Amino acid sequence: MVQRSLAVAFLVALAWGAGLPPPATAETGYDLWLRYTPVQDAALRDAYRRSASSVVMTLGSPTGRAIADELKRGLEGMLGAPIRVSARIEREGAVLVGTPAASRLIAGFGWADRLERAGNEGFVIRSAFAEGRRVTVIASLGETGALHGAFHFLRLLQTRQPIEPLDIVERPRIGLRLLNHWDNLDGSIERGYAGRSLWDWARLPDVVDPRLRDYARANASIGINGTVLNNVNANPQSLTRPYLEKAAAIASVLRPYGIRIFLSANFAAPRLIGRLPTADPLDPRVAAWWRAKAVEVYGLIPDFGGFLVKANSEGQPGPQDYGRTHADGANVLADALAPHGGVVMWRAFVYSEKVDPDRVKRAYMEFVPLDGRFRDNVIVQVKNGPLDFQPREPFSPLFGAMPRTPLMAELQVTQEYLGHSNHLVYLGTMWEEFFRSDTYAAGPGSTVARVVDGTVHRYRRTGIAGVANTGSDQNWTGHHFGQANWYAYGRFAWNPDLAAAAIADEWIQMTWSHAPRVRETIRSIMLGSREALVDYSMPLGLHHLIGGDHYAPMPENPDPRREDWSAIYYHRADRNGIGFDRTRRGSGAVDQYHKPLSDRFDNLATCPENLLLWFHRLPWDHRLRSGGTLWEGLVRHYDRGVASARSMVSAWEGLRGEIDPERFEAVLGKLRIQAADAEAWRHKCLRYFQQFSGRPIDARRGNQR
Ligand code: BDP
Repeated sequence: MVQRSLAVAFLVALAWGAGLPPPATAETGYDLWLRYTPVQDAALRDAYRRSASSVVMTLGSPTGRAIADELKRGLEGMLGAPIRVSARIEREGAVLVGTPAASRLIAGFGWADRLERAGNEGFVIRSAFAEGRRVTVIASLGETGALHGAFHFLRLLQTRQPIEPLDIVERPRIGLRLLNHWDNLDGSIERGYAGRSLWDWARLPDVVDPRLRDYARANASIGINGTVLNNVNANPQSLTRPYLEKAAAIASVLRPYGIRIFLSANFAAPRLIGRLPTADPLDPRVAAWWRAKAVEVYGLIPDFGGFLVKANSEGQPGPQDYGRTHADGANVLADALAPHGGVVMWRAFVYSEKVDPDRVKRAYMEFVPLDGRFRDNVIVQVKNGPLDFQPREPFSPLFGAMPRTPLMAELQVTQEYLGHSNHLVYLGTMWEEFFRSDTYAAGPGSTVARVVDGTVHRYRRTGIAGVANTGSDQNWTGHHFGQANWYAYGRFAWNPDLAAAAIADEWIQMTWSHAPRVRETIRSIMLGSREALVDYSMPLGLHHLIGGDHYAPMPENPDPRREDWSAIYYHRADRNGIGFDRTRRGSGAVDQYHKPLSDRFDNLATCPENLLLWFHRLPWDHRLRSGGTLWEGLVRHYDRGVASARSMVSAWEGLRGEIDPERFEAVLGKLRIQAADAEAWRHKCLRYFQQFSGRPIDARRGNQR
């Protein structure tokens, strides 16, 4: 990739010299948002060359080399001139990178305050003078911070912003910023839609795919600092010695990029691979087994991050198998990891029907009573919504309900319920809605962002996880626009108060184009895409209208295995109306939220219309605040969703010739699938609900379609 992009950069530079337009190069999407395309504006390019003339690297470590490589690659690509990397300042306008520990020059600036504010993973970027020369300094207390700073600096150029003078201090708001891979040891990926797993377990540890370095670069560029390698439905084999050795080989590629590895642990491992008769967390043999396992893991992977556990959820083993609590279970692992500095991320995705008839209430009911009973190195990992990654859910009421237990948010980057890798759905707007939701846990302004970043409850540990959408597809994510969700996830993990629109715009410039019309068009496609999907699939608070594949509409789905895997359990449509009554007269789920939110959800007059049927069961002729009856509103939303999906196709077609043909055609093909799918959703759902409503689908035309 290095050679190719350099060759391209020089060809482009030659073409400029001859006054020719830059050649259209074939693009596969492999380079993600790290394409480093040439700066076309000559004045800007000259300004950049003056302030980024060369790289002075003061770190001799693998991370230092990674930073130098990236800066060289990025600057050469964008500026079309060779960039020298040296250990000393040799010319005006150098980019000086390092830590105060490694560089006397950096230590000498007297920036202790700023560096302290930035921390080990954050950075300071400042214009300064050193040895009588103008320099741009990228500094951090930690090498990883310097790496993040280098990527930030490159992003300024990638988004064509001024780089002189700079005075930037950035610190990540959340401590653990992880990807969760639901990758199986056989190479398949649960809910993965972009090919096979990136981890080639069969060839590891001897053969390590060079692609992993590009995976690490991409993640480091957005500040991701950890990755859970294997599926939460964990094969216990992943904790056996051969697999730990394979994991260690992956860890060594990711390490220079500031990314630690974690593993999903099967709670029954002491029994399944340890030959103990039990996995009871209170049995001393079990505790000893986990302690020994931790010693073994850290012997191979000294900076191992910890375990992620899905327990007593969807058939996975757990402490309740022995009459113990989630806290008992988490704590036995936490005690084993504590001496090594590891954490346990214990998932709250549980929904035993014994707990409550309403599935969305159960996690709260199981976990809130355990608040304060977890060890210091346990973080409870909670999905954004109380159900399961639906196109729209209210935030999980656990956020704001566990002041004494750090909670981390789990977002799903892979589009399990949102059109897989066929639909263009920018999730940034969905996550923004989530982060900005006010929990009222400590009064107004207690947003989810402030719960997750630890401010509201003063959590000592903070974290966030994104279920990855990556795979072995050449473009990593199946759909070229899936890359935007990977990117946006990382940016929000760094700062959950960022704006979805601003993140989209950064990504568009780095991935597609700087041309204002292209940027505008793509941005409006992206920003409307999530609402379009909600409209054509599950509008007005409807949810789970799917079957086994979680792709096609299946509102009639009566899952014989479990009522709460059915669609009919959630929409409850009949002649009298539709919706799940979660008010105080119904399941009472509203009261898992703090006041005044609980009242707002409970009251039909104040419940947000986009969550109406999540909280209320209503007659077909109920009058919507937005006008018309509920049935008419439903039809209107489905119609609007289909219209939006179609207009995405025509908007994209309008970009023909402005985007490289490979990616243009690939996206166009998928947008057409999406428009057809949207139509199918509308048709299927409205026909199905019409059996109950008995009302016309198109009143104007008076027919039934
Ligand atoms: C559901 C998925 C299932 C996962 C589960 C989980 O359908 O494949 O195993 O979540 O998060 O959304 O554990």
